[in-house]
Formats: sequence, structure tokens, C-alpha cells
Amino acid sequence: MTLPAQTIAELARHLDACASQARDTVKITDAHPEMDWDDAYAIQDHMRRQQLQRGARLVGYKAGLTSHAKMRQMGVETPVFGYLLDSFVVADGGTCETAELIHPKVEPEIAFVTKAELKGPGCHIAAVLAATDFVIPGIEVIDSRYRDFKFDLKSVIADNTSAARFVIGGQPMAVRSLDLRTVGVVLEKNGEPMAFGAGAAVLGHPAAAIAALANHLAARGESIPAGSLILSGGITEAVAVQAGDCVSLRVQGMGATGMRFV
Ligand code: 0L1
Ligand code: MG
Repeated sequence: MTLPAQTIAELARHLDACASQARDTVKITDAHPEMDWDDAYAIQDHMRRQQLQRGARLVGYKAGLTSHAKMRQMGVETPVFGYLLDSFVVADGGTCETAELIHPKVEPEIAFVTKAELKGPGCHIAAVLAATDFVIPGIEVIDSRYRDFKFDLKSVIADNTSAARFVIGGQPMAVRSLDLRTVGVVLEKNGEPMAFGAGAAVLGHPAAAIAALANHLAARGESIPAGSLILSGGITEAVAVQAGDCVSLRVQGMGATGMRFV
């Protein structure tokens, strides 16, 4: 760690305020170029503690930048991890308030719900599959607090990996009945297909993203509790949305979910 505790707290408050006021900012490494990976996750942790103290509930986690399409889109090479709060949830088929967001984009994902604790280090795909209660289609709404989505990896980690909203829905499926590598997805906006892909786009198998998350948390003395919901990462590049847009995600054999931006 390079940043003093007071700076970590100030940056967490700054990013938290930007998110709650739908206000953008320049990336925080501009003013703190010495910031390291531990600082970045410490800022994210501080922001999570602040939000939980205000009454939010932690519902799960997310992996981001897990597909080559996303890594190419953002010009990076490493996955990142964040958390999900109850306030991020949009009801299946429900509405998402665009005025509460800065410049939202949507990503098609496979969501995992766990039935047993997952603990690293050494967590692997088989352990994830054994601990998974079910998987279900999910659309993540990302909304970087950084102006024009211009950031580096450390800034985006501090900003809870652009997490903003998500919807899940369709058919919850047991993993044993699926090959998540070959499951196809179609993301539509206003009835037009916008992006297509298959589960293998996410680190070769979406469960690999969950294992990577468990191993990441283990290094920080944490685990994934039973009953967690985890977004395993965008299968395709993200698609920009605005008020008036309807988005839906169809996942082969798992039904569809969607939401409307108002
Ligand atoms: O969930 C994601 O893949 C987003 C990670 C953060 C980068 C971005 O805002 O696109
Ligand atoms: Mg995502």
C-alpha cells in the first residue's frame, strides 16, 4: 500500500458520492499516480463498508473484464472483482432509472448462485460447480464513474469495477444439465440483436471466473458465502443504452431476462 488511510477514505467517499449523484470524475490515478493494487481494493472495501453502514445489504460479487471482447474493448489484460448490493437489483422485466446513472452500458452474463461456501486459495472449476445451486441469465448495467469510461485498471477497481445495476431472470438451471462453455447468448436492444457469444468467452468457462474470485478473496482473508449471487463477467463487449431502450438477453436453454431504461 502506498496511500495513507485518510486518502483511501477520501477517495472512497468521492467515488461513492459520484455514484449516488450520477456525477462523473477524472480517473483517480491522475492525482495519485503512486496508487497500487492494494490501495485500489482498499478504496473499494472502504466504499463497501460505508454503503453497508448506510443500510445497504451485500447480495454477492462480480467478476469483470473476464472476456477477450471486454479486455480488447477496454485495452486491459486482467480480470477485476467487485461487489453487488441489494440497491443494484432491477426486477426482471422492470425499469432502470437512467437519470440515476451517468452513461450506462449493458453486458450479457451468466449469474451463479452458491449453495455452499467457496474458499480459496486453490479454488477450481470443479469446486465451483459442486458449490453452485443454480445458474441463471443476467444482464449487468455498468456505469463507470469516470468521464467517458476513460480509466486504468486501478481506478476502475477502486470504483467497484463500474458496478451499477443488474437484472436476473429466465430459468434457473442446475449446472449438471448444462455445458456452460457452449451455451449461446443473444443480447437484444429494442428488438435488434446487438451482440452474440458463448459461455467459453469468459475465461474458457464462466465457472473459472467464480474460482478466480474465490482465490482473489482468499488473498484478502474472505470467502464467497453460501447464498451469494455472482455475475461471472460480460460474454460480449458492452452495449451503450439510454432512456427509452429495452434490452433483453436470451441464453440457450435458460430463457430470457430484460429491463427497460426510463
Ligand atoms: O463488468 C465489467 O466487465 C466491467 C468492468 C469495469 C470496466 C468497465 O467499466 O467496462
Ligand atoms: Mg460485467
